[in-house]
Amino acid sequence: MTIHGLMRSTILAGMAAFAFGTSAQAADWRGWNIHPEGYPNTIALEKFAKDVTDKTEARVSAQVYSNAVLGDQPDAIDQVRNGALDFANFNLGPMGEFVPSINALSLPFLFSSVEQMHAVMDGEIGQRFSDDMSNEGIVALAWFDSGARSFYDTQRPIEKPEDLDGLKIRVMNNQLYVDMVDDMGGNATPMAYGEVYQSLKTGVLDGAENNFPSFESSNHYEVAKYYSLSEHLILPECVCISQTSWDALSPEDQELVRQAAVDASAEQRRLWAEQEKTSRAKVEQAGVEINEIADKTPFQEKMKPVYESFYESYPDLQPLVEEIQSTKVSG
Ligand code: GTR
Repeated sequence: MTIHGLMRSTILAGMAAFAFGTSAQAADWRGWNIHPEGYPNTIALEKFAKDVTDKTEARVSAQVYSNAVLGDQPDAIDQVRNGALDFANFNLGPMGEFVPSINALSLPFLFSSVEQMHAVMDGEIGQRFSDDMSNEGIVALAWFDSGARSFYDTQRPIEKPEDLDGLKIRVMNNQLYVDMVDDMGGNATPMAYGEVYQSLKTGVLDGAENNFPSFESSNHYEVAKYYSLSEHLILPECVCISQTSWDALSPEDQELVRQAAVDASAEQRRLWAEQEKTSRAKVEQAGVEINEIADKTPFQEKMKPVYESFYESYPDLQPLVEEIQSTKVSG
């Protein structure tokens, strides 16, 4: 072969490899979602998937699988970490089992308000959390709202910690929540979200804890008629991408995906504010008794050992917790 012929075949081979490489790179992304159709997070995550598909001109074709059909949350976190799933909306509660610093967010009564949570997460501290997640293979692109979680049960209103005595309360998968409920006086039972309804119905559980939209959409309100406004956890949620899927994108596509997540988060927060009101109204109409807790101090006092043992396990995180607590809400 002449030198020209050699060059030409090398160029042709290169072009073929490029063409093949480009089509091989078109990715089908599977996204995990725990919530049903119509839930604010589902609508926002579907918007994210559509934006990603449209804006990348289907170089990434993203699809959301709702109702936890792809597995329960701890499994899904693990699958995003190892690249078996591409993206998800996760609650940062169960995330703490994988990324220790995230556990700071699960300290009961950490935030003074949802506004303070957003101020923290949308600022420099939130960036530190997403760096820590990224070291564990999970890229957090934007934060969703999840309101405040309160106790609900089938037995009685919870007005003081003693009212939890002997009640079997479902918690999400995280040792911190087991300690939280046990130290308040209840019996904590970690359980997958999808099993709670039946367990409340059959008396395996007496109660659980969640925000109004999830209390309603899970139908737990049909069985648990007392919702007590303890507001003990204000947990952020994320739009998260597997580091493996992220690294396979060009820098331009990464930017498109990031923007889609930021837009989805703005939509989620807007829908969330409405849903909190409609869900609360719906459960009240269905006969749920909503109890204000005039003084939360007795619950907060009981959480001292939870903080102490957290600081013992993670002495490095104490300054971070204090920084969070002293974050001011601007505006
Ligand atoms: C919801 C949250 C879900 C899941 C669920 C639970 O509020 O959005 O991701 O964590 O609570 O209690 O398991």
